[in-house]
Amino acid sequence: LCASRRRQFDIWWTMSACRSHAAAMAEAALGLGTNLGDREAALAQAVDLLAAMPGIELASVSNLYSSAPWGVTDQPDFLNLCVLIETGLGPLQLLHACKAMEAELGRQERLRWGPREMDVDVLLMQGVTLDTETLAIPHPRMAERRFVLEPLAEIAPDWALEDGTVTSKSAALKKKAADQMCVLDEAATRRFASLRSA
Ligand code: X6L
Ligand code: MG
Ligand code: MG
Repeated sequence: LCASRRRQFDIWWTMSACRSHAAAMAEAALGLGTNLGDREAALAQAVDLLAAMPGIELASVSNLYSSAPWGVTDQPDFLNLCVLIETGLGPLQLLHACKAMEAELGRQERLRWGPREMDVDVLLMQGVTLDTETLAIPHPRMAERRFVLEPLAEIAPDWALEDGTVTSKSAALKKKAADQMCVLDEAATRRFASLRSA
């Protein structure tokens, strides 16, 4: 099987696996980021892919934020956004859907925290707290990351974080992350909108 056929299969598998469960819909927040290739086109494609998945409904999409690389700083700047979805998928199924999207968008295996074509992280899921080797929800380090908090506060201002503060009022968290560059990129956001489903 060639790589793209294999990726198609992964996505198909994820989709059919979710159709067989009539789970209740839960709200979830995802964080997307990319710093290689055509970043706007990749984000537009990722959001379109997400919207096309059975078991996932798009609720809202944030603006695009330009952010300095955090963690490993010697790499290109990122474009980040957050998405709210309604989903009947379980946490692991949602994780698999995210991984399938990363593969579909050409993500290559590289150094941990290094540059990437697309990163899709599960941040929050209504009613879900879990901490395993494979997946932790809420995302354990999201509160230290301005490139997560800024777009998330746009689309989920009232969602309470673990310490009880809501995303839009996480002043202490933003202060901790204040040294990180993360600014609304209006031009990229406009181009992104025109790229979606184009
Ligand atoms: C000490 C050690 C301090 C490690 C921070 C921070 C590690 C963030 C990983 C860290 C540390 C991360 C993105 C990014 C990454 C992104 C921007 C990560 C994972 N992903 N920077 N860095 N946007 N701006 O999506 O977040 S690598
Ligand atoms: Mg990430
Ligand atoms: Mg990730």
